[in-house]
Amino acid sequence: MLFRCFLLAACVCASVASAQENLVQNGGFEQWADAQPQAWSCSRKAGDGWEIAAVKPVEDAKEGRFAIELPNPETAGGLTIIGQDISATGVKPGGTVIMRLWGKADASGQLHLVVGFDRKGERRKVRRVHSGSGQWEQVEWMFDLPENADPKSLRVEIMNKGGGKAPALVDQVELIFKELDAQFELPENAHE
Ligand SMILES: [Ca+2]
Repeated sequence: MLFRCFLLAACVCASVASAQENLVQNGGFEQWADAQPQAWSCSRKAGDGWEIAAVKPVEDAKEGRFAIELPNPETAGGLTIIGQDISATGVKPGGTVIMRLWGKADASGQLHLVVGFDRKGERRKVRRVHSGSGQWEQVEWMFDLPENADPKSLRVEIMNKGGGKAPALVDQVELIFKELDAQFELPENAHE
């Protein structure tokens, strides 16, 4: 059993080392301009409208110097959301996506990671939620992008739906297409 565990760990390490580039820009939230993280759009739902969210860099980071702090929504049913359209260059319909981030949230249902894409004119979304442990956790899974998915339609969204005492923190967001020969075992995707 020990030997088997070792083999599995070795496979995971090998596949990570050979993984392709991260298609998320500024996924570590190290670059900021005008109080906003570069490459991300940040908004918050307030009543029926949307405003620019007061996100900020914090030094409680998982990697590098900064993580991003997503403030809790001020009203019930509110939402703080950051999103990024993924450039079609590098997107491989029919391929397997590895999606992951590091997150910190202290309520279950507070911090959500969503990947959306168009298929046959319909929007499909896959989602994972931080456990709310109050600790840094890696939220990670993989799913197959259908062959008929529109390569220009891939978008990553991260949202704080509230319920926590502290704001949610996020760092090191990655979207990678798995190498064909890599062995990488992760929980299967669950569609919304
Ligand atoms: Ca960082």
